[in-house]
Amino acid sequence: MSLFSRLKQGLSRSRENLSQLLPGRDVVKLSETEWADVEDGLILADCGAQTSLALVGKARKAKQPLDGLKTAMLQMFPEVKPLNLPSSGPFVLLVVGVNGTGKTTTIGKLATMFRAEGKRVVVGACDTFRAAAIEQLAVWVERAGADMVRQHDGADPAAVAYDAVQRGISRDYDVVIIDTAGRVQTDKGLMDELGKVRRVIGKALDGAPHEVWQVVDAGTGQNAVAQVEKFREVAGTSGLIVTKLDGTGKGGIVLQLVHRFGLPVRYVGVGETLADMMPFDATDFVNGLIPEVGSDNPENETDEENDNAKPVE
Ligand SMILES: Nc1nc2c(ncn2[C@@H]2O[C@H](COP(=O)(O)OP(=O)(O)O)[C@@H](O)[C@H]2O)c(=O)[nH]1
Ligand SMILES: [Mg+2]
Repeated sequence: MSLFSRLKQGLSRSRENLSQLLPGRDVVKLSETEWADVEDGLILADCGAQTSLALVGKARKAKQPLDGLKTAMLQMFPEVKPLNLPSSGPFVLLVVGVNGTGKTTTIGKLATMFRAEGKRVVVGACDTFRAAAIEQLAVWVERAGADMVRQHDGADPAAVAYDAVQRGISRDYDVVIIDTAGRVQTDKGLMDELGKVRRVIGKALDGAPHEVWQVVDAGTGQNAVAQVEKFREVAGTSGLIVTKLDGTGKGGIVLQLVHRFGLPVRYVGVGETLADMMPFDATDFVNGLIPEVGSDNPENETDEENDNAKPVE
């Protein structure tokens, strides 16, 4: 199955629900009650009350409701800025997020992608709480053909991060990726420690980390908003990676996060293997979430032209 099909399948529940509420292309007006139902449908798809209201408010002004909603969704995504790449030295990427969201898996996927571009990659194993976490990362890193900087479990994560960036500089790596321990955003001690990891990276290399990508599990629902709020404050989240969009997540959380925080979504995870990640494409996403304009049966479309969205095998 193509990555795009996985995304589309993951979003199918929300799409089916919304297709019950949205009219075909021939309908140019909805009643108040119908708009209220659309708004509820968006809330059920995890868009949240504020974002759903904003979307419906915009869509109502359009000439055609379905089209209007799609356009309103597309316009919610911020312009994707190019990566904040360094003028010299390695690109340092800090990966943060709550436990179990998919950070370590995503780092394996990112390392694979950078390697496929011919870049040399070193990963810092800063989730030092459990030996198993370091081993899990080691497996992904080896499969990706990248290198790893590690210390014993229980080591100071900031010290490992410092070492990894130093190694990146001294051995001329193109990319340094820092894995961090999962933490709950309400645990002050752990959040402070994450702040320290970030500061120490900046001491090892001026201007680093160049990007801080927060991994969010699409299945988390509303809690994702609180997660991004807190991590942005402590770790300076600069972009999002939304994982498990192949799963039971309802997808609308992506719109809500983008609307609330104006952060770019860089990649989406659609499975558990190293190949199961794709660059985020707002149009593909919106088409996955609401029925194709003018299409009676959205399930019958071919998505072959989208197979080239696959980054790596
Ligand atoms: N279905 C699916 N599972 C994923 C995805 N990303 C990660 N996972 C799974 O989520 C679980 C937690 O992942 P892990 O990388 O250990 O999370 P971490 O605690 O944030 O480092 C693992 O079972 C992964 O296989 C994804 O995009 N889709
Ligand atoms: Mg991990």
